[in-house]
Amino acid sequence: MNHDVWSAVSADINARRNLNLRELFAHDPDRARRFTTEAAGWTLDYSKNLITPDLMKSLVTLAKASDLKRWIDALFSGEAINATENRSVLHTALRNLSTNPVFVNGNDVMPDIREVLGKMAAFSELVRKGKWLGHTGKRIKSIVNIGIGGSDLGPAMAYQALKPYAKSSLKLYFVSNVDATHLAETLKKVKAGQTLFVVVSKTFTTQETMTNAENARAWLIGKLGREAVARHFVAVSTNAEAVEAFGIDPANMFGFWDWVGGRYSLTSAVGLSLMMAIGAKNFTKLLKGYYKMDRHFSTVPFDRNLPVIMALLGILYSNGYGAESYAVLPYDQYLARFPAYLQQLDMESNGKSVDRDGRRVTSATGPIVWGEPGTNGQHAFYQLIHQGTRLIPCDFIGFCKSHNPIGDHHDKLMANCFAQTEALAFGKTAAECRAEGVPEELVPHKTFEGNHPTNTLLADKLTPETFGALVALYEHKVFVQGIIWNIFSFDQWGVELGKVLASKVLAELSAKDTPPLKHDSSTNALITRYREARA
Ligand code: G6Q
Repeated sequence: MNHDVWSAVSADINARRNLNLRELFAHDPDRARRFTTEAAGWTLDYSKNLITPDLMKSLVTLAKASDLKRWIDALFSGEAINATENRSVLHTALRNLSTNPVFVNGNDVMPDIREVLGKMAAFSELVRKGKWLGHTGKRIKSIVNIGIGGSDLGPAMAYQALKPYAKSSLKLYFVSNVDATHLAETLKKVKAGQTLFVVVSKTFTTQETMTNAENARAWLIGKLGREAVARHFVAVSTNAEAVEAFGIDPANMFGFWDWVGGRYSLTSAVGLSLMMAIGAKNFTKLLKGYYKMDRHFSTVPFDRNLPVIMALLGILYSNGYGAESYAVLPYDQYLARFPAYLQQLDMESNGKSVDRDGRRVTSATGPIVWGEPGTNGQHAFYQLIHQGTRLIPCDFIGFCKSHNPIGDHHDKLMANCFAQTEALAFGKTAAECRAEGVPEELVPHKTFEGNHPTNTLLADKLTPETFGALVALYEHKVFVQGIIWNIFSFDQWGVELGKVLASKVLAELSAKDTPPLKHDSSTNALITRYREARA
């Protein structure tokens, strides 16, 4: 973070420590309009934040001092900004619906992107129309996506989000965990002759994915014989050699590129299972939503730019108020997995403690992300948000229209959404409690301090387009924060050490003879205890 500018911004924040949302709204009848902005079908109302127009201006200086505009251009133009892996970061090219070329090392990547999208669309249509038949001549009814992390969370979350657009005769399943239960329970639900396995792995070496894929293949061979593999397995990968070695015809491999990060890969071939479910047309609408938000992000001034505003508000609370987490609260059951998806997007990107020069950072970086769909969360953890001792900024996400307009469910759902932001902002004073006749000894317990900051994101309806724009909004928000914190958001070295140690431990768990254990006393004891129980 630029320390000189942050010192000034931080002084501005401290000078406004006593901001009170009741007073701010009372003194400015125009506040909601002033702090509402729109893009790509989304309205962001950020008026219930601890901000004034001056403070927002001050926060914007932080973005400018971080050279954000130049970084946005670098992102979109394919500069190798993933410096620790020496790679471009071009998820925006995947949904570039313009005719503009995008260059990586002098080569326009757009023709390849369009070719793969075309191949995905053709294959998806074959499967959807029942023209891609299984080994025994039956049409495909179940698709099992085998992948993990970025090769799972995106399509799994999006499939759930876009269920109303999915073909009902085609069921998608997602197997990610190396825990055999995940695979076993999924295989119980599908019939070998009507199942297509989509093995999604950028590297095609990931332990969990390869273990699941190998055992899924063994299951299929057990049911239908070895020749069946070709009709029942396809791959999404950058590693053609490993795909072929696994036994998948390279013609049935859908490629992507090293400049697509796992957690940013939903709109690459990683979205193949999703495309089979919702169809190529809806997938294009999804791309359109992403593209609209990309355009907004890369062209609109910072003070009206949704991802930039949300990023700055996050920095206000993380760095200005010491908030450790933020909650994402979708008032839509279809978005139930969205918080889990954002956990990876945000925490893997910005969970860093070393800056771009390799020095220890001196201010907090990525927050803890968590959340559950409303209204369930209201009956569980909202108590802490309302009356606990921690500051938890929240994003409320909702839609004006439901896909399931049954009775008054939707009005009730959204009434709760709006009411929660009102309650969090304005609370209830002791005087109000007393005026209601609350017994004196209960007044402290029934008082709500309020002043809890929230954003509200509202769109007309959850569609492929608004959904794509929503995901892009958070992608860019995370990017902006990474730039301001001066960290690298596109690597994930923090996941490596555990992987390496696990392979050592694996050998010790499965060794026939008692292995000499050279770990610490705790790890040694755990391994010994496990081996004894398994003996
Ligand atoms: C995401 C990460 C990580 C990755 C998985 C799966 O940004 O890179 O979650 O997606 O480890 O990797 P493979 O696709 O190579 O199996």
